[in-house]
Order: sequence, then structure tokens, then C-alpha cells
Amino acid sequence: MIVRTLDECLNTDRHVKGGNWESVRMLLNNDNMGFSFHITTIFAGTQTPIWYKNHLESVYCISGNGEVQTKNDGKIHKIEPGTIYILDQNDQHLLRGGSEDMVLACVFNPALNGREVHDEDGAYTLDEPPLFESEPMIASQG
Ligand code: 9YT
Repeated sequence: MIVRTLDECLNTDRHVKGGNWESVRMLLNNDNMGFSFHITTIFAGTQTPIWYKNHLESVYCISGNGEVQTKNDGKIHKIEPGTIYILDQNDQHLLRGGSEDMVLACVFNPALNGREVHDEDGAYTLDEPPLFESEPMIASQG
């Protein structure tokens, strides 16, 4: 089992700052789970174009408020604590912070390796070198 706290991940390589957002990537591909897990803060009053062409992502709102607008149909969905949005179609979208910073728990499949920053489309590529080496898989004894 692996145990980490948000506090111990803050201000390390896991803590990535993207301008309109910052994110603490608490679980990455070197943990060999098949997904990554991030606590992301979207700053109030910002708008970020995102298009994760290479990843599926689900996003659960813990606190704050904002909205997400899907590009293909223009629909706007309010985000508040208790809401999850699920980008099951690699949906191109605009993510907006509301009157307060929005704190989100995000999972990605495939897992991010930790070095990704948004490209000009708001996507992450799949060919970044890993931030951390994978642990060798060792069969459990007993
Ligand atoms: C809300 C959202 O799309 N979060 C993505 C995760 C964050 N941008 C990161 O860790 O890269």
C-alpha cells in the first residue's frame, strides 16, 4: 500500500502551477494503478480552454464554484461541491472559475507521468519522459 498526504506533496515536483490553475498530482503512472489522481485548484474568475485528446478524465468538485462549457454544443454546466463531470468523449471544453477558487479531485486514464503541461490545444501528450521511475513489480510473498 502507498500512503501520501496532500501536505507532503505540496511544493514538490508533484505540485504543478499552470497560470489559471495549480494541481497536486498525488498519484502518477509510476504507481502502476492505471490512472492518476490530482487535487486541482481552478482560480476564481479564470477561463481555461482544455481538450484532453489523449486522456479520459473525471472531475469531482470538493469546494468553491465554477462552470464547464462543452465546445461542440455550447452547453454550460454549473460546478459546485458534490458535482462530478466526466469527459468520456475527450470533450473539448472551457473551464471557468466562479466567485471562489474551485478545488477539484481529478482522475486521468491513462495516468499522467507528472511532467505534462497544456499544449496549444489544452491537451497533454503521451510521450513525456516520466517524472519518477517506476518501482519494479515484485510479487507479494504469503
Ligand atoms: C480540472 C482539470 O482539468 N484538471 C486537470 C488536472 C490538472 N490540470 C493537472 O494536474 O494537470
